[in-house]
Amino acid sequence: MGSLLDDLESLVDAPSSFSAKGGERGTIKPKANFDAEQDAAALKKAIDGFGTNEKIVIEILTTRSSAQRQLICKAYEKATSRCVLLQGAGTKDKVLIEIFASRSNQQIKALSDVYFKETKKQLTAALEREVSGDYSKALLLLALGKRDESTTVDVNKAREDAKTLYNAGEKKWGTDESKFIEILCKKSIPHLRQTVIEYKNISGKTLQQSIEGEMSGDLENLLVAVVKCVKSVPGYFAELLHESMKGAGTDESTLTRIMVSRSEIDLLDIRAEFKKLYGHSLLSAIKSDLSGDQCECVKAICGGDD
Ligand SMILES: [Ca+2]
Repeated sequence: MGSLLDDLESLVDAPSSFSAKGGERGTIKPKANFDAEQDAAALKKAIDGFGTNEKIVIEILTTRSSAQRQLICKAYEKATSRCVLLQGAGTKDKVLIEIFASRSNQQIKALSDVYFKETKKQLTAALEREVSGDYSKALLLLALGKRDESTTVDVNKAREDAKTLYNAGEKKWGTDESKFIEILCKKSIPHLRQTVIEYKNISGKTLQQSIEGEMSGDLENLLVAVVKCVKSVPGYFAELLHESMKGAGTDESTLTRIMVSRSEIDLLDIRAEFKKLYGHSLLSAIKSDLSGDQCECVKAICGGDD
């Protein structure tokens, strides 16, 4: 990871997606004069015609908001008894970590509501059956969506928590994981930003480095993701996008999931962080990594060059 995200001094005033309102920093906005049935009919025509007209499909699916796409999907299903968007479910830990480390309380609440509406099951109860150990404790705390939301920072309290983390990890033979979980999964984002700065002063190492040294497996991955999101949610996603495309091949499900899920939230900020971290634009990375219709679709969601 580049040194930019380790520039802790700039943290406190940097924008945080945890407080971004929907639509403000996205590339996709809801379409005005939206008509779900009209779009569904156009899609049906494009798909059923002699060879699929990808251009129309891409144009429609990348210029409507997620809520509008759901409505198109319903209208399309009604008209054709087929579904146009396939929901990649799966409870892979990579996805769980990405979601619960990066979402605000409000976003987690919305997610839980949708989950309950569709499955008639509580999200936390379903998670409890999927995961175990300290990792499970941390994930369930995050999935409750009860992170402290106060915006004021008490520097002394942040220093106290930094000291607690230092004593529970670097200073201790073994590790007291529960202290890390309690602080990182419950305290407010502004408080944790200050704690990250205080931690470096006390320990000499960054908090991320200490977690990487003290823990392993999914717990390590989850808490490192939380620390990255505390510093910068757009930076965290820029890094994941970079990883999904680097080397031979592409992690298409990660790439698509992030592009679609952030397109109405903070994709403009993610693009800016990507350029800062890697020296080239997200669009140029997409162009050199993907091809064909998939490339056109992801490029359209990206929304422009930087
Ligand atoms: Ca230790």
